[in-house]
Amino acid sequence: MVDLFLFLLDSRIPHTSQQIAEPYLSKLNRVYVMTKPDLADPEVTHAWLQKFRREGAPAFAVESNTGRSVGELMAYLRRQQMTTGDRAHPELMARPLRVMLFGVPNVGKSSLANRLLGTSKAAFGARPGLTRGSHWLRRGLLEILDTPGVIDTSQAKGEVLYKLAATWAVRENQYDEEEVAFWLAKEVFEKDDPVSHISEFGRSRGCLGPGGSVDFSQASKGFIQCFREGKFGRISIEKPDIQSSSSQ
Ligand SMILES: Nc1nc2c(ncn2[C@@H]2O[C@H](COP(=O)(O)OP(=O)(O)OP(=O)(O)O)[C@@H](O)[C@H]2O)c(=O)[nH]1
Ligand SMILES: [Mg+2]
Repeated sequence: MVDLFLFLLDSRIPHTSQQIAEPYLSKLNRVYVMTKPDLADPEVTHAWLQKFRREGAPAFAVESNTGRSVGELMAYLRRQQMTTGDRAHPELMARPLRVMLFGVPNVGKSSLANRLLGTSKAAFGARPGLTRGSHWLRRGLLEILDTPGVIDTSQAKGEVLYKLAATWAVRENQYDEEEVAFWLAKEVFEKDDPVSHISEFGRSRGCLGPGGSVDFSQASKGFIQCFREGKFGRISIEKPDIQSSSSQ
């Protein structure tokens, strides 16, 4: 039923977004779309795109919430539409191109559907698990199947879980916010003393408990939220060279 699969990867963690979703998706007719590139280091995102293209897959980075950089993907889809017609009867008008969106929860599937169709029909929002059930959305010669984040993230643990939590692909009840914040401070911000770092952050934000001591739970939540919103800058957690050598 589907001509193309758009496999959405969070630009901050393309390797993990891909690995966790990989078992669910055919390798045929696959196009990679790196989402939320405004939150990642542009040079690193470019390197990822080059890597996917070298491996033979079309790849694009799209900022779905603003529409910036959606043109390249649209042009690609238009070119694909030309080839969906009945080959035996080329004189007949091309039928619609059927595209399925796929990726971890909250990666930006519904936002991309809206952007590609120029509508706001697909419900979207800043929390994982928003879309329930799959929906075909149509406009002209483009039909898009928006899917819920069907990928099972319940078994994720360790670094994979921390990365999914930092980018909000898992719900709050699946992780310990202090563990995630300390991991971010240590591994992503390379702080030797992550506890002091979160403590200072909490103090500067007024996250204080009884007696003026830092409330680590609140401080950690705030720290993770700032990371998610890009308040610490455009940060790519995963870089292609490091990931490919560590996964070999
Ligand atoms: N910064 C930024 N945020 C984005 C971008 N695209 C989508 N978002 C935000 O990401 C959040 C999730 O978007 P959705 O489109 O609902 O994601 P989804 O994959 O459909 O999520 P589920 O249906 O819950 O699996 C929303 O708050 C969007 O506004 C982007 O390019 N940049
Ligand atoms: Mg959705």
